[in-house]
Amino acid sequence: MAQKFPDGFIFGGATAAYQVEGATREDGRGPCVWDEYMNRPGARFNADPASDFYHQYKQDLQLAHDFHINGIRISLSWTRILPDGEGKVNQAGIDYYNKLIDECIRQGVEPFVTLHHFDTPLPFFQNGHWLNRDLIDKFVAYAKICFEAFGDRVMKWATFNEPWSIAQNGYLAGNFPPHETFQIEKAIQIEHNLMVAHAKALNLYKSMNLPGRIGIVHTLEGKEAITDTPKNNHARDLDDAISNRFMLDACYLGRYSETTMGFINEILQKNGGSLLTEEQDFVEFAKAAAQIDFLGMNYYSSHFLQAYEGESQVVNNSTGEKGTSVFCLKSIGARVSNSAVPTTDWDWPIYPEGMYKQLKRIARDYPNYKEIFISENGMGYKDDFVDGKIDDTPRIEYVTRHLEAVLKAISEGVHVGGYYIWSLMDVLSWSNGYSKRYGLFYVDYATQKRYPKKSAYWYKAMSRRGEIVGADDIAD
Ligand code: BGP
Repeated sequence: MAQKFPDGFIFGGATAAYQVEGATREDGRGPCVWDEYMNRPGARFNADPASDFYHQYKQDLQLAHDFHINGIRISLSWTRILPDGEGKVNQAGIDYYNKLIDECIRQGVEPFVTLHHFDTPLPFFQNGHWLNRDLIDKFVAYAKICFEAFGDRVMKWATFNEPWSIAQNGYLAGNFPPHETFQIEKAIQIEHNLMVAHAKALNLYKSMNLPGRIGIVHTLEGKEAITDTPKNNHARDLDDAISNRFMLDACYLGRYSETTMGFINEILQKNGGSLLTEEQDFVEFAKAAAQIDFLGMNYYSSHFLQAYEGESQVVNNSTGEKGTSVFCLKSIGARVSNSAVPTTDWDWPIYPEGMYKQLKRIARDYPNYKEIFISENGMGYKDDFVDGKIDDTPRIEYVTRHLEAVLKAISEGVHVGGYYIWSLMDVLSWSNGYSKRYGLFYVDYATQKRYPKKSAYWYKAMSRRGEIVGADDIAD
């Protein structure tokens, strides 16, 4: 197994606009879907101040630079740039992102910019969200403004972050707006519509002769049968089809394969529903599949599937009370615990093998993939802050095991160009708030002071040497 990371490998840190910026009402920013939800009566938390990245970005980029972090994932807030989602451009939004991007470059922390990380403008959300196909062209118009404003300096673009999370969390699990549950038909339709928007924006970018590259970020949860029986294996295949395969086909084959559609149609038939597509969608898909430069792969966990014919039921663990999650979908399967696999406090199985398998699977099933970046991976943890120090050894162990999986895939020929830990600093968690921390840098939200965790020193040593180092191997 290769011990060293390839030359030029990026040791990055990931963020997303809504989770770090705060300043939700400053400088003309318009409301997005999450503002309404997080400010509802009785909400446990909201996005102010988050990590106050809107004002603290220089401090964060200085820290990134000092800790040998040479890439950062940021996303653009659509409603900072277009407060109503369309129409008049807010110059203050453009100015902010110009300053941010320039500072990234000045500090040698290359920006990887995502156009949409869950924060759809509120009026579009209220008007049908991604079920309304009008949103596709509105997104492409917004993308064009961003490509024109920042395309001379941004060398890595992603159209969307995790279409599957928008579909699953919003329409199956009910822990993202609009908090619907078990709407399988809607979830599949949204995946398709998002992939059309992705393809159209990507094709537009490619027509603009800009110097950078463009891809998409998918969350690729691993799927395993809990025991090797035909029924459990089928549950695994169905969950994989709706969560991963359907969108990977759109991305890389430029169409849905017959096998994929076999699974999707089975799910739709059993739950009642159909998929609406237009002929032109597949023309856009095919064109985009031939031009996509990279895949951003977010990987945290895998699911263990058991056949399940009962009614759908989901309980979301949003407080870190271990062992409280339930996830069973009618005619797809039940995600059950595997006693041989440890979990985080939020019941996410820790299974690096699943990451390796997903990397290999992309290379095997979609050999035109060009390059993969691990665009998110990391561990939510209730960090203890003791005398200004944070010993997050379990996080270091988690990341070490996942980086070993990456190295194994690389040694077997998979082209992986970088790793962006989720997250650079502690950030707001969408459905867990501020107590689920992921950062290399601890954020004291009251003072906005940053404290490097043990993992930050470890990450620095690794980036300097270009190889995995021990948890106590601290860079000089
Ligand atoms: C991914 C999202 C991130 C981030 C991460 C951790 O799905 O792209 O934005 O939130 O998950 O999730 P959570 O905060 O729910 O633990």
